[in-house]
Amino acid sequence: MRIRDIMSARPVVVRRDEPAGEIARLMAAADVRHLPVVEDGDVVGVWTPGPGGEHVLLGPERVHRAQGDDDAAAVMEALMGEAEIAVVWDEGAPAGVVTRADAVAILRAALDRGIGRRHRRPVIVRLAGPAGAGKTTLLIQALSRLPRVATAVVQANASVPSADEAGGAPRRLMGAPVVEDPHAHWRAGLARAVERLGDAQLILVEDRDGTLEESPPIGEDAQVAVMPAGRLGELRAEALTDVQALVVTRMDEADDVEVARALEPLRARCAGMEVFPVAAGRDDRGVDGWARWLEALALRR
Ligand SMILES: Nc1nc2c(ncn2[C@@H]2O[C@H](COP(=O)(O)OP(=O)(O)OP(=O)(O)O)[C@@H](O)[C@H]2O)c(=O)[nH]1
Ligand SMILES: [Mg+2]
Repeated sequence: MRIRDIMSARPVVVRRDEPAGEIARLMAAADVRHLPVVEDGDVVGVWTPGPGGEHVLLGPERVHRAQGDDDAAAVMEALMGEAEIAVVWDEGAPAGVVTRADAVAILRAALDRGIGRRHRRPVIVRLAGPAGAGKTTLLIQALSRLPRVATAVVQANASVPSADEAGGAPRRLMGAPVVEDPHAHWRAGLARAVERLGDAQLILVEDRDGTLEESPPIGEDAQVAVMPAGRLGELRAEALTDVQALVVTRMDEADDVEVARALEPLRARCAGMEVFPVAAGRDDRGVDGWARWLEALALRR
């Protein structure tokens, strides 16, 4: 929006030598709280009521000079800083003003319309992969490594909805609330499950077992493919187009060189995709990197 769209046109202005009594009379007559002082084709100050009711003359440093075509947002910024008033200049004459009170009124109108509300929407991360790939294990490992993030779980890899479906408290896994619901494999079901975990910052969804081809996005913020190292050969790059991260599990049983070779074409085709090779077990190799990635996703929101 341009400043001419929000300014009050044809402002009352005064000369520098205007008598003080005239200032008060003009303000009352025009029902304004600011009188710009104009001299030699420029604004050199502004009269405004002081804290004690007397009128004070503020210097030019408190006046933001603008053109009608200027971006209104820049004027708002000036009014939030040092400027008491913005005077819009057009063809050598004052054409309009925007005051701090105007800025506050605009802000109030925006708030009344709900503008500025921050939705406390959680970050939803969906884990998809074949049966036994290590999805649940990854989820548990993440839960134990995210002390700063309020994390919850949606278990769509369950055969029946959990007993709390009717509205009771969800059961807990490592302190995190868990909603079990096979319907969360679909968009509407996931949305319902997420609704019930409203206070969470991060929601980890274990999707039902399946290939990635069967896993189009259903409203999550990030999709994670989970694949055991020994089965990487089954993955096709085309199936990874919606995937932000690939977790390669069972690295403790795998040959690093073979895994690197299998990953090469996938990395080449999916440039932005993170890859986390992990091993569940005694040293949980690679799991910290996976948890840090999740933490960054959740905290950045
Ligand atoms: N050796 C080894 N075993 C693992 C690893 N990750 C998971 N497992 C084991 O693999 C089995 C399946 O792991 P889950 O985490 O249950 O896998 P899932 O994908 O959730 O499996 P479903 O939900 O049953 O489809 C469990 O016995 C895990 O202990 C790993 O990195 N290395
Ligand atoms: Mg599981």
